[in-house]
Amino acid sequence: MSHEPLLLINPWIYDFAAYDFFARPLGLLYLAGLLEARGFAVHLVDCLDAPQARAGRFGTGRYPKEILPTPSPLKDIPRRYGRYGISEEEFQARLSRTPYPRAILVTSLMTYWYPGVTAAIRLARERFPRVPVILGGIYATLCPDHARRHSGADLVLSGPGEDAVPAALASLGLVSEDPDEKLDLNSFPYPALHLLNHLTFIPLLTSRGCPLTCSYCASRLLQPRHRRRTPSAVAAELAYWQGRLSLPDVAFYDDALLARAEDHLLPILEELARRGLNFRCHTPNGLHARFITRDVARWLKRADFRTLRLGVETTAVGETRVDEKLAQGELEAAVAYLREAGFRREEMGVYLLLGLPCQDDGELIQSIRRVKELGATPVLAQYSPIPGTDLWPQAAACSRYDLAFEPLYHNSSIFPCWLEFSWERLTRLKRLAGGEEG
Ligand code: B12
Ligand code: SF4
Repeated sequence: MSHEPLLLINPWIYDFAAYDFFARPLGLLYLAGLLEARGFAVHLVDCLDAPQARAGRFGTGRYPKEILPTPSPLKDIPRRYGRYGISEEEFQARLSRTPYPRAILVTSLMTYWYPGVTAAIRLARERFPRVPVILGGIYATLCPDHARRHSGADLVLSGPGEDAVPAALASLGLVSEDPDEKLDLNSFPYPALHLLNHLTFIPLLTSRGCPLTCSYCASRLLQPRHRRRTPSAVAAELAYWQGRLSLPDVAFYDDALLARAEDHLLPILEELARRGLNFRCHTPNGLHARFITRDVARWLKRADFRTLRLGVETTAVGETRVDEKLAQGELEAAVAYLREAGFRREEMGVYLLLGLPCQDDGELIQSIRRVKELGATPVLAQYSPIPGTDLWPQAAACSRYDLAFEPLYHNSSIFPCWLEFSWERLTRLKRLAGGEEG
């Protein structure tokens, strides 16, 4: 056992808007769990650990925001830009309480939040000069060349970190590389949730990746294969957290929680019921409406799912559908089954994508009305163009910005694929959908 100290950082969000809707750095916490199991002393500085501002249900809510000058590429956007999370002074104070690390591992989320990554790396380097900095996560995977040029990290790693991080630490002489030790999804150590200070729910992944290939989505770039844990492994993890944390809420982060539910989610829920484990369940990431059968809907109700989000985004772009998730009648059936199982309108949010390339507002307005008529709640999710996706060339061609050059332009808040940003248009659509959500 090495007990070498490592510093892990979850950087700030730099944006016009951000809301903590069951957001925790689960990828980084998985890596932390793995590194602790290998004997490292892991120290986490979470720039988004600012619970004082969270006042929403189930521990969701706002982040504190410090207004900053808008970066010049975004200066035409009439909104206030800023840094969300702890203050810079607090970040420095937390660094000063951390033992001198042998390496610094930084995660990243949205591509357009890279200024938070750059700022965290700069300050960590000032505090710990000469310590190697390794960057991974979603921005690092989707924009590796940009990250190499701009982040200030010594090493930028793309893709899942479970194999890449031990290999990188081995190259630094901190761990001996053992190829026989490659882990599968069921044998990953649990994420190191104990490193978070103010945990209000259990973030959970029962699978990685997605079997579908919607044209706007990065899932298969981030997790190339759809892999599932065994139902018993998932139930055992939840039993473990119940025993340790006694938290009543679980947020599922899966991309495809309901794929082949009959041999995945349903056995998980059955096993939880058998063990007498009760949670309130939330799916902030969309569920596939097409996989909601009568049986699935009943189980979701029985297992106390409270916050349902159905991924629909069913608008067509030109001649091509952008998602694979839905055929005619499937949303209707899904909502009918959920209503029959006892879900109320406000518990069933239906994500509709807003800001797609060449999107026709008329079609979106129809979708909003249709969702309302069905007895569910439309939730407008703003489209963020993602490099490497099938829709990217079309997005880049129709955008008023140079999307390939500057990831700040991927920001869903600026509607990069509209001809111009229009408060009026946005407000009209949001009003129609009946309320905002972050
Ligand atoms: C769960 C999720 C959310 C959650 C919370 C995420 C969180 N942790 O904070 C919620 C629901 C809040 C959310 C919201 C949004 N999301 Co989201 N979300 C995801 C999702 C489905 C999974 C992320 C995740 O936790 N994965 C699981 C962990 C295990 O994986 P991971 O974090 O990638 O970590 C692995 C690797 O990256 C790597 N790694 C991670 N850190 C490090 C560090 C080092 C050093 C190394 C080497 C490796 C490494 O190893 C890890 C383990 O394998 C992704 C899609 C996806 N499949 O990844 C989209 C995704 C990140 N979201 C996306 C979007 C667009 C959004 C929204 C803007 C949607 C909207 N319009 O409202 C909002 C904005 C959030 C906000 N607060 O304002 C896009 C990103 C687009 C972009 N341009 O970057 C994605 C890619 C989905 C997509 N459309 O394809 N999201
Ligand atoms: S179903 Fe969801 S996760 Fe899967 S490819 Fe489509 S948008 Fe991505």
